[in-house]
Amino acid sequence: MTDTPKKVKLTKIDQAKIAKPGLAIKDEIEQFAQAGWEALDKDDLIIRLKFLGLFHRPVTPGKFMLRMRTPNGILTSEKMHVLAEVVKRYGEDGSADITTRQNLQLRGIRLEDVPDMFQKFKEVGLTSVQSGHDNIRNITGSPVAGIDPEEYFDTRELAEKLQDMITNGGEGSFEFSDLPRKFNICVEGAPDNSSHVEINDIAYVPAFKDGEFGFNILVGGYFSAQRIAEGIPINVWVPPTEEAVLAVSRGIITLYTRYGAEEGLRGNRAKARVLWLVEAWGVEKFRAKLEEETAMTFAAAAPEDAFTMEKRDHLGVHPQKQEGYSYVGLHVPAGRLTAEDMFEVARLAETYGVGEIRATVEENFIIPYVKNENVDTLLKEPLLEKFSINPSPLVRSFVSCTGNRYCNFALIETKGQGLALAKELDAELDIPQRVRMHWTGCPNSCGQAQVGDLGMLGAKAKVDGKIVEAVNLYTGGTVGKDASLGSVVEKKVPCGETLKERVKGILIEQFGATPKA
Ligand code: SRM
Ligand code: SF4
Repeated sequence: MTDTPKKVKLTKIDQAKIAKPGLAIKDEIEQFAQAGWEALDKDDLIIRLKFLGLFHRPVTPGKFMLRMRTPNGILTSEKMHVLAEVVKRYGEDGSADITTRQNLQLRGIRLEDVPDMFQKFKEVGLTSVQSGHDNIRNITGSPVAGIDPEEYFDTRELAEKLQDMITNGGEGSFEFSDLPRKFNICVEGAPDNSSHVEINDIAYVPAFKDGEFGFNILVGGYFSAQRIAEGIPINVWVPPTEEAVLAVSRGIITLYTRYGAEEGLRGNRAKARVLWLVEAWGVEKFRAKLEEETAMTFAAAAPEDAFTMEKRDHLGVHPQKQEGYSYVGLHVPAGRLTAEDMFEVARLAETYGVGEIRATVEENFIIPYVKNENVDTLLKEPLLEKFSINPSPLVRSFVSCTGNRYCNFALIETKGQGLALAKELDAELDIPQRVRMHWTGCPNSCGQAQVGDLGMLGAKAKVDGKIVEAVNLYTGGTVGKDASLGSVVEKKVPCGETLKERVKGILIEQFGATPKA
């Protein structure tokens, strides 16, 4: 195969990574902690600390957000305790969020505490390494993997092994941390497309070939301010083995890392996601290069994926595939947690389950392995008044990004006003079906406005000569077996009463809602 490499002028960020790789600061963290955040070199503060999962929040100077890694969304009560202790330490500044990649982020972190915190994480098998900047994000999968009567394949081990490969067992991997840009991977084993396969850079999609289970592979799904794209099928099917999934993932990431400069990706961060490499080469060449890189010969993709169900939200009580056990899905409003909430969830998981807690991409928790005879007592626990198993319709399916409380990209506040709108409309309308409302504070779309039945993407509008918070309003996103992205129906709708009236109209006209008597 002939290539015509044309090296590009690297972006400032790539130049900074060459001058000193992000992970190099692992050895300097004690020094940083002693010196204090204000003494840090700008590139260390803004770029390299994110390679350890630490995001300085300019909105709250001197305080950091810490993004963890929770492959397949799985946590133990022991880990939750350690995380809750961190949040508790920061009093009013401390909180945590469940993220749209079934992960946790902690807030209020001070640099001086980081070395001690990392030590405690290590003791319980937690890591935050490579969770930000040009790295591979949390590996997502079905939140009910291994306990779901409907699942095809339990993906938990694959997600763990992938994380171990990418992060060198949580210690940090230089091999996998020189990417041109961020990167998302999901491994899906359920028939309801629980991890939104179409919006991942690599998606392992359930598909049967001659009756045998395996994965079709999509590459290049992503959202950004400049472009929204669904993953492209690369005509590859692999068996669900560790060997195949690790080799293919390594192969794709290596091609992306190696050819980033030649294909111009490293010269323009707006065109640096792996999709641009697939498009530069075309699917056929990409597939051939992958075969060459992995020394594998791939089977052609199965003609169809095996998604057969609407996406479940897992809230409420559901029988597990293990006889006599149920899993219980708790609704966490806007995914936001206090230290107290975290201690309580850990206690409930220990008392009623087996000390396991799972996070979902809808920013909720699941407690698995509750003995059927103990379910009623669990449902009477005080935390379930706050984290309901059956919230009102709009509140139930509300998903939101961080918004302007902590994120300096945000054009609007999201979690607070989105949730308030959901509550108000639930009080005024009878809504006969699920309506998934996704709020995202800016065009980066971390809150995935395009997957919602209703999507609100932060904007600004001018009303009576004043600049006010507004949203670009999306409809038509579908999830599950026929997932497709929604599109914008109205731009710059001012937040508050105008937005409320607009959403109310849509709920009545398109979702069969009726005003309450
Ligand atoms: Fe995101 C950047 C929060 C999921 C696309 N995202 C950011 C930053 C780091 C910006 C910043 O430095 O402030 C946000 C941190 C705010 C904060 O303090 O929390 C941020 N993203 C989030 C989270 C926490 C939203 C949430 O409330 O759940 C999610 C964390 C997931 C995780 O656990 O790792 C989160 N971000 C996503 C997703 C959704 C997904 O993965 O399904 C997307 C769209 C999918 C994708 O990546 O293709 C997403 N985030 C972005 C982008 C646009 C990327 C691009 O190619 O341009 C940015 C901006 C960037 O990277 O330059 C961004
Ligand atoms: Fe911040 Fe924008 Fe992402 Fe929301 S969508 S967390 S505002 S970057």
